[in-house]
Amino acid sequence: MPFNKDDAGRWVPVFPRHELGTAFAAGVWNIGPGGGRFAPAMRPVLSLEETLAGLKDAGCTHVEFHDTEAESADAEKIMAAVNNAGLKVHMCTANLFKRGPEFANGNFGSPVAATRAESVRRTKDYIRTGIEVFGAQVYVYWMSSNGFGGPFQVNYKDLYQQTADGLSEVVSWMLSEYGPERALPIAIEPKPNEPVSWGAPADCGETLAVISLMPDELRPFVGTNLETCHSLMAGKRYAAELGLAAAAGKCFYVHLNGGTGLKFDEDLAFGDNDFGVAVESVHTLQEIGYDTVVGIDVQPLSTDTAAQQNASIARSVRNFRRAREVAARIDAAELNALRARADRAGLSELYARILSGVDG
Ligand code: 3MF
Ligand code: MG
Repeated sequence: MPFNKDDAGRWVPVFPRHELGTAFAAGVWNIGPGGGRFAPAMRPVLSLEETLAGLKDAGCTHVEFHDTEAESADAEKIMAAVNNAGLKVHMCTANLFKRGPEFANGNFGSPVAATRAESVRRTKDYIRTGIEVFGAQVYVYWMSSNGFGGPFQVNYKDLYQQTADGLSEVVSWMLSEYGPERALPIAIEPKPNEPVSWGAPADCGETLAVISLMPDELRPFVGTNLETCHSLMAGKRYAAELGLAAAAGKCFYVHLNGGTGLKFDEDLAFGDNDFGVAVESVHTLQEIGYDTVVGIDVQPLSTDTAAQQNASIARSVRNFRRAREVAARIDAAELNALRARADRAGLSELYARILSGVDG
């Protein structure tokens, strides 16, 4: 029952309920040999079965797939492997960035009509697989190649409107094919750049703006999948982006990880480098009532060995639970009293006290 009607008669997504910190999902791409333009491959390529076992061993209950990792034609076979590993598929997503040259110039908002049409076709195909084979609970549209790389490359008004139009075409097809009862919630994952120089949408605010460009009756079916490192790359406070998405009733999914600021997409483990971001993020997920599967989107560290293939995922799960323990030290009444009288010195004291566990 992905969508239900609320008391006001609006369609709202219904996600499987999991107490926060009891259900985690990661993608099969979160384990791998590593390597790239500036780093050596450090670990062997694993089979699907070894990868799924690695996710399970790291504390995952669910898995995520791109269509390039689990093609629709192989979905039944892959679903059997997922079942054998004791996992479920929570999220699926069409690869509109690395599948082929057709996406080198963008996807839904590309100035090239054939690219826009192919983006819609691939997305419909994988939503069908997500509903009919995987029993997925959310579909993610990471904007990936959508955006521009320099001046005059796109008509900016068209870029955002066509992105909304592509999503609208997908949602109206999905509703006509499956009805709201079987339709998959679509969560947009913004990112300010990489692989494109300027990403569209770049952050939570732009994502809500793109959703607002869709017809009223289609908007309830689209929300956000905010990623910690993407927010950091945009100079944003992750917890604040979660708050904005929740205020709009659009926090459909999350991708937790870590980073060190206005840098490249580091995909560090959740809680790496700045544990305070992890504590405030978990506390905010509690404040907004997030009670479903938590997504982890990390990469092994450049120095991780073959024995550490799933170390970043496992550390993210442990850090989530540590952050939940630390957040539990917060006395809500004290916190809200300090907020209500704008006592920032008191709030800074509280933050240091609960993070350090030292009263001082
Ligand atoms: C890139 C990402 C992506 C998306 C994924 C899901 C490779 O920075 O975060 O992971 O999360 O494509 O749609
Ligand atoms: Mg991600």
